[in-house]
Amino acid sequence: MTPAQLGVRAGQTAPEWQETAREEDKRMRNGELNKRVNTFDVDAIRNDFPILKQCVHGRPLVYLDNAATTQKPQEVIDAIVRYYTETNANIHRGVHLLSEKATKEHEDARKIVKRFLNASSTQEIVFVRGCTEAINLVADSWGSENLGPGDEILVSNMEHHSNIVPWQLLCQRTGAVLKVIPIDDAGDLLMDEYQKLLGPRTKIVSVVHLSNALGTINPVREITRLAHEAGARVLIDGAQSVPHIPVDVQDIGCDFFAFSGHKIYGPTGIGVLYGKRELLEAMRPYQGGGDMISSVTFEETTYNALPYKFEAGTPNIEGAIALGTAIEYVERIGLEAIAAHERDVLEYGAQRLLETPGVTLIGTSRHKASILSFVLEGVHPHDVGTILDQEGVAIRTGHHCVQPVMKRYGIPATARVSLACYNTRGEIDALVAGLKKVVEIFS
Ligand code: 7TS
Repeated sequence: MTPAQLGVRAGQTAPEWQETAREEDKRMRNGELNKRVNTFDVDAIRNDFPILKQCVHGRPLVYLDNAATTQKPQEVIDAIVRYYTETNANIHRGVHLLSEKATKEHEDARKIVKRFLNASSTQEIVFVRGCTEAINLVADSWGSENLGPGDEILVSNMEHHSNIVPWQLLCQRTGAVLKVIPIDDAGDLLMDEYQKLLGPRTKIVSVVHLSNALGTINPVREITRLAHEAGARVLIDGAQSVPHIPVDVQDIGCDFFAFSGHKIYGPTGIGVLYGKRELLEAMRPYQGGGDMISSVTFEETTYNALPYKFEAGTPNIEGAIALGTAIEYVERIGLEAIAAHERDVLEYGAQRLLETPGVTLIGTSRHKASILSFVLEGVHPHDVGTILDQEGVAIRTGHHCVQPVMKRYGIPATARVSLACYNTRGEIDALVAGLKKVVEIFS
């Protein structure tokens, strides 16, 4: 099957998800969904991000690679500087003022994350290095104790490698089996197939909330409900969802939820694992070291209370604090207002891309956000990315760490535009102007 058969091609009518988006936008404008959309001021938001003011290759930077990492607002940068200027000390151990201050700021950040995800307790919020580490933690600590030969792990065809490889490693250790939920041509999960795959041997379902390659938003509530009916646990990879759509872990009902700080305007090297308390309580520690213990003798060690049992060693203190600042920044703008703005830019972007001869969109689910993956006939995506870079436009090209998705569509790679709250229709125009140059060069 060629990509042209699977995606939406230049000159074709708008995909159905655009219709859905238009309907929702209308409701938003009518004030039914969210009144704050009218107050969204993208120029003011752009002003918060100093990096966006620069030129690359003599052109104003058009940063459209936000699924890889987002840029940081000044207040997040300031939080890191302030921490090292005024607070720096190790946490949970000093009796001196700075240590107490650092501990309080670190634990305050945990409260912000708890509120943001609507977890029921800060004990359910474990700070980790990022989404990848969170998934590895669950696969290792929970998986090693709860899976045996012949047990099954379900992932989907659209998972990032970080939600595939930790489970494969677990399968190698335990004899468990990895099964894959297929997707249709638009990039939606085949829910019937999912239900058929669920069975008494299914121990955990681990799926992405918002696909980094296709933009599909998966029905995680329904996925969780069905998994629980089958007696399986659920992990949701929220790396791409938290910056774009409101998340309520209690409403979803999932057992674990993972995300990275750097994709939601926070620093790199910090992320979050949410886990239901009773599950985290029953799990063995992931790593041993300082801070995760209650007492140590050479004969026996007892572990610290949650969440510290999973936070061995000196953590990324300033990272957690600045992540708290980033989340407060997002909350202040409002995730629904961000979603409405990004939907407008996404819809405009899809329309403009399809005006470019030779473009095929990959990922056309009705329920999608923030991602426009495409191929351009006769041009390798890397060439698209390299020429666009000369025009100041930063996109990602390649397999986006989702090689099974590329295989599903029979393509080696895509060019991917991924949006954030600061992107504009004008930047889409710059992208499309750059693409015209690509077409000229290759025609
Ligand atoms: N899950 C998804 C859905 C992702 O998109 C990514 C990173 C990860 C997990 C891993 O996150 P990390 O912060 O632990 O590395 N995705 C991408 C991307 O799309 N381009 O670069 C990284």
